[in-house]
Amino acid sequence: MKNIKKLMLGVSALAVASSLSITAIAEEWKGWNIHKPGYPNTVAMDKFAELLKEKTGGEITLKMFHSGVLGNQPDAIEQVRVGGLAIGNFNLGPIGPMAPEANVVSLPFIFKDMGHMHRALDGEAGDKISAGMAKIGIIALAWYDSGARSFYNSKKPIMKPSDVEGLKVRVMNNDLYSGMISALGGNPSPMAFSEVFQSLKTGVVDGAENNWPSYESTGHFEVAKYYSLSQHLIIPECVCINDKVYNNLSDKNKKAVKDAARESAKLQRALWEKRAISSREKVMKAGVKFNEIPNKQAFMDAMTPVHTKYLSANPDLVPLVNLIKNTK
Ligand code: BDP
Repeated sequence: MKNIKKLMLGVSALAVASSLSITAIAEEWKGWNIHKPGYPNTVAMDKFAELLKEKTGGEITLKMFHSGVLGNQPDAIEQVRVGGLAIGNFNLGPIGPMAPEANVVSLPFIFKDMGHMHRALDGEAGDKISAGMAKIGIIALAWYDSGARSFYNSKKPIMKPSDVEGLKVRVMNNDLYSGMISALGGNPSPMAFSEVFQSLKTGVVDGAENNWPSYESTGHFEVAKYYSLSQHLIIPECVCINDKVYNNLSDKNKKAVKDAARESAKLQRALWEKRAISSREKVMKAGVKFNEIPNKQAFMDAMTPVHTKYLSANPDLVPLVNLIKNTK
């Protein structure tokens, strides 16, 4: 009996000691980012790490892995879901197939412009999208910008929907994007970001679609010189954290993490604005053949079936789509 008591005391002393050491030892998180050094998201995620350390008094540190070195985006999202990685800067495009509420931002032309997207995300629609992501274990701490995506290819300027007919176009992994290309008569090719340059160069695909900074930073402009300003998708990005990692934090550290992410988002948005201009200038100087689209409505009309199909399969998302459309 005495021995058992001694043993129990020993065990509880050990438990106290180990819980003390848990609070004393700094947590080190791993973070994923697909972009290269110097890209607005990369600079902002590094700032996030710096602020995190500062605001938690060194209790939490974040080691960022840039340039997609920890794997492709769909895999990284899965890793943040299951806790293999704590943090990621994700585009909502590849999150959409796992979180239906987050997928509404991938409906072509749902946002009129960047301002509309900001107002929607900062309001009730953003809360609903975050709640949808929380259901799959991902907490959105802050939103980053990603501009508007337009088509580019190695063959010809795209002026009207039928110009996409027969073109092989790379898309991110999401059926909505494949549906979008099919609706224009093109052949969609879902593929990891890291493979696009080589695929454009060797003719595995004819084109892709992205914003100015990514078109430039990846060198895609060197191998696909026709950029046509369709601006068919305005997809926000998040600083996302695994829900258990976040929920296990003290209230003080939860606030620190959120504040750090939001401050980094302010920086990202400011850097984004500048980079969108400088990237555009850089590719133009390099001889990119740019065109505006005379009748954007024709593209909107051609892509309407993507909305119709998605909303008839997900009728419960109609109110969220209307909420976004009606955000002034
Ligand atoms: C960029 C996004 C990045 C995506 C990439 C893509 O910032 O998250 O992985 O597009 O097209 O604009 O895959």
